[in-house]
Amino acid sequence: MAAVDLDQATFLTSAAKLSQCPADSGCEVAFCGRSNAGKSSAINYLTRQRKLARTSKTPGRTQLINFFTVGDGVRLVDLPGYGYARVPTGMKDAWHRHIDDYLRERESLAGLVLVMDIRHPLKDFDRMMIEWADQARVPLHIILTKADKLKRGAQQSTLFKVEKELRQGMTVQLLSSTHDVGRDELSDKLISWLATSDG
Ligand SMILES: Nc1nc2c(ncn2[C@@H]2O[C@H](COP(=O)(O)OP(=O)(O)OP(=O)(O)O)[C@@H](O)[C@H]2O)c(=O)[nH]1
Ligand SMILES: [Mg+2]
Repeated sequence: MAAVDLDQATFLTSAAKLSQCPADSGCEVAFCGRSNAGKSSAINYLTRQRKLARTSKTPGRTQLINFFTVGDGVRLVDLPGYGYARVPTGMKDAWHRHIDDYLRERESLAGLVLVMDIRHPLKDFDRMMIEWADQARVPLHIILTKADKLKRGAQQSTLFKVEKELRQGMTVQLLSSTHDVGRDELSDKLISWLATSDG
């Protein structure tokens, strides 16, 4: 069983396409979601490191697949945001192809964290990912980020709405990196995935 220490996460490498990714051995958990949803912020919050993954107010900050080591042969992966409008179409297509290649080919993928801004849940991309993970039998956990932006009642109703869309084995939680909500729940999930895959 691989030892995982999220607090000791370090940057490993960036890849523009599948062939540049680190060796496909061990195990990793990837964060995906629409641009600006809060993927990089969630990784920083999870690892208690402010500047591990680069975050930005400008959507499309993460343009490469970024890998972080959290144990021997164990990685977190920050995927480029989906649907960044200001990128030229050709580049956008190439991007999506690389994410697609990654998701289809990556043997070491132990689970997928789907990141959604709680104010904009279940967009087309999100539904597509839920469908894909179900078909591909890849474990999926959804985080509803920026929970601090909604009042408690609205948080709960969005949580229920998303729960209703989940397929077997999928889970969802609230998260706020600015107001310290949901880190333990997320880290328990990741550790359970990473510890059960033989790395
Ligand atoms: N209030 C609040 N703002 C957040 C939270 N998480 C992220 N943000 C803000 O949302 C914006 C986008 O966050 P990022 O983490 O860069 O988003 P991303 O999904 O990595 O974006 P791309 O790399 O462009 O795909 C930044 O301005 C963050 O400060 C949160 O929990 N609460
Ligand atoms: Mg990012």
